[in-house]
Amino acid sequence: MQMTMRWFGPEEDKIPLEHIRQVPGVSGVVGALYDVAVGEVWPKEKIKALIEQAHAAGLTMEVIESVNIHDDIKIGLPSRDRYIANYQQTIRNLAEFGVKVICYNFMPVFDWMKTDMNYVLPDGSLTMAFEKAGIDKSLDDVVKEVLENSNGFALPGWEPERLAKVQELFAKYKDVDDTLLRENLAYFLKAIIPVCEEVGIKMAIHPDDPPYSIFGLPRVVKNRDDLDWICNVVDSEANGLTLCTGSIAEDPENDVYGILQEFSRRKRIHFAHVRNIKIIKDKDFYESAHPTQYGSLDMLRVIKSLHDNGFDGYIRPDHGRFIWDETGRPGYGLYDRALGVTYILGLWEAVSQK
Ligand SMILES: [Mn+2]
Repeated sequence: MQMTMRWFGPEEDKIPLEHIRQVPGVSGVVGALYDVAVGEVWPKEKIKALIEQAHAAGLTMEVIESVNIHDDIKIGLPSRDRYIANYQQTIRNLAEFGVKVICYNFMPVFDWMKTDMNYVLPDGSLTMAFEKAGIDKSLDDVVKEVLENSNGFALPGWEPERLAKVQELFAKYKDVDDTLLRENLAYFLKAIIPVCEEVGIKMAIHPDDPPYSIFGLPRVVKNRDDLDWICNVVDSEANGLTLCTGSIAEDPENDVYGILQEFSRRKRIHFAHVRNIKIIKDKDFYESAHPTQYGSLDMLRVIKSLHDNGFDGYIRPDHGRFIWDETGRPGYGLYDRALGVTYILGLWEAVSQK
């Protein structure tokens, strides 16, 4: 197991690598290029510069989150072949600089959805929340509210220029149902997994967040059966998962521990996002502090499910609240994520005792 934290790069992240390095037990950062348009090839010189910064701070960068998938691939337009060829080249370029895992998602339009970016908890800390009532309004209003509440930071997967045309984007997806989206994912995986095998990279798909349809959009990474289908459609260890405990648990029907156990055993979890959520009612929830007592997940059982079934991939605390007057990109406070790292490593040490 290798403990990592996400880092948004020198332009996009106000948290310096030097501070991340001081979090005990963190050996690497998870990064990405944010100045290459979705669908274009990531140039070698930019990859090199990014990864060298991590190395200069004494950290590795072996996981990329994310290389986003162009909408034309998800919709299945004829232009997808060009974008898939670009993706193949990006995989080759990343492998050259020591990247081992690429996290990605296959969600139409939105990479994730929360309805409150500054939800106040009883202890005065701020977190992100999702309440169904918050999306029972016009699409434009929902998008506007999320973008306005980002505290001035770019939100991963919420590029304002792309979402300015959200209605157009929705129109393009109008004939894409779950069956077609799944076919398009299979088409993509069949084209890229052989390249991954050749260069030693593992793909790790992130579950849908939330793991059910919103605004009528199709969803294909929602539950155990979807994950099983993905692993089987191209049966290769290079075709794997980012197991995000928070996203999976957002549907109370999902058996998070069973999923962690099964796919650890099958050697398909290459990257684990560990966070706790508190279900408020039905499917409404907020992202709680990491320890079990604050949320709806048994975090000892989460870590045990990974550890006892042979998980040896990368792990990161997914999100953190804002505490101690910290401000910044919602979900990515340094202090609370650092507390999460320490807690996860404490659990890991405990379950590792013979
Ligand atoms: Mn996640």
